Amino acid sequence: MAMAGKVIKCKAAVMWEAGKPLSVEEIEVAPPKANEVRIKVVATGICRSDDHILNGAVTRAKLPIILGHEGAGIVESVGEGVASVKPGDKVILLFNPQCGECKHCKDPKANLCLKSDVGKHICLMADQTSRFSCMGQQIHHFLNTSAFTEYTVVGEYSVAKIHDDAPLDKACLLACGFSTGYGSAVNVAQVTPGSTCAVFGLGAIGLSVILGCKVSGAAQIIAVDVNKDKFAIAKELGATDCINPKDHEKPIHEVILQMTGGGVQYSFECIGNTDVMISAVLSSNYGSGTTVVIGVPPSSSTMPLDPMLLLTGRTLKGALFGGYKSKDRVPQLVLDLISEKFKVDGLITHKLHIDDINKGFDLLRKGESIRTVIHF
Ligand code: CND
Ligand code: ZN
Ligand code: ZN
Repeated sequence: MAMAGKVIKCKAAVMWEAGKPLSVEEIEVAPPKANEVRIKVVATGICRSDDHILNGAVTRAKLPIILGHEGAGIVESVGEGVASVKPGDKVILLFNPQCGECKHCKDPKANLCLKSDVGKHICLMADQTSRFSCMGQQIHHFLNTSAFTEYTVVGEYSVAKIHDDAPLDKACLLACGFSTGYGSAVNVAQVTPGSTCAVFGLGAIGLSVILGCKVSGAAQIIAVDVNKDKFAIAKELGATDCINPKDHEKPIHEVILQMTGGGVQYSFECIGNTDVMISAVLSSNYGSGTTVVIGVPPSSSTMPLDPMLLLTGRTLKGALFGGYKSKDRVPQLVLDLISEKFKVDGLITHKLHIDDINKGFDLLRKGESIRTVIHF
């Protein structure tokens, strides 16, 4: 490849400061070192987790940084020792990596690889340096991925080769939103046929939870959102009931307990609001309910939960990336997308050029978009 081994100059959206719009700049992207892969990003979704950093609710990332963790693209070049991908391969970025060697990768029940940057926020490559610079300044990496740039560099454990027929503008949603939601229903909660479910928050993640509950054969899927504009798509994807907490005087968990004669078997928090996490537990069945926390709360949040709720048989759990071991499972999910076992089309409401990325964040904040997919 023409640029292999050389620095590439390209466009990227840089976050210099919280609470300010991203700045589209020309950056330099260094070649991949050993066990690293340089990728031309083709499409990347805007997830609420990117906005949590940009709007300052989550303060853990190091600045300046290139956000974006829902990317798909094509390998440009690879560093020494890389065996699982080659230049020209279509790939998906894995914000939740799978190195295959750490204690968690070897545990069939765990999916949080120790190479993950979630909770550590080192925001650098494995050798503690960055491959990005802008105007002479080092720019940090986000969640081992950084997708809001035409070219990115990731560790081999943070990229999965996918089928050549994959449509990258849709497959990028499998890098976070779809897989996180769907896997939370199918793997983490293991929703059973005929069961009752409640899904709090109807963004791409909550809507993908609905798809997972439906494919698992749930009989009742109650969708909860404060934005009624989300209800049409929720119903289309499989919700049986849609409720808005603003329409009820009593707390929403009481409404759900009444609707279900004592609570749902599975509830999912897909917002990142600790009060709603408690509502989700309170909405679950006495004796057997399971609640899955998916939303990322603001930094330093805690949650007062009456332990009697757990003593009386409820389970509270949480997971990243829908519990999937990413490098193993993403290529299979892409095959299911190609064969139309599921569709993500309904989740993509907008497509924008990287120059207009701030408009994508505005749409998300106003509740007018589900996923905006950025192209370059
Ligand atoms: P998005 O913001 O699109 O959806 C959230 C929805 O919740 C919106 O429709 C809101 O209207 C709704 N909402 C907000 N407040 C309330 C409330 N009090 N009651 C009911 N509904 C409400 O977000 P998204 O789908 O992109 O992401 C959802 C969360 O998941 C978010 O916190 C994100 O950071 C997190 C996440 C988790 C993971 C993971 O691996 N666990 C990966 N990526 C993102
Ligand atoms: Zn690992
Ligand atoms: Zn995400």
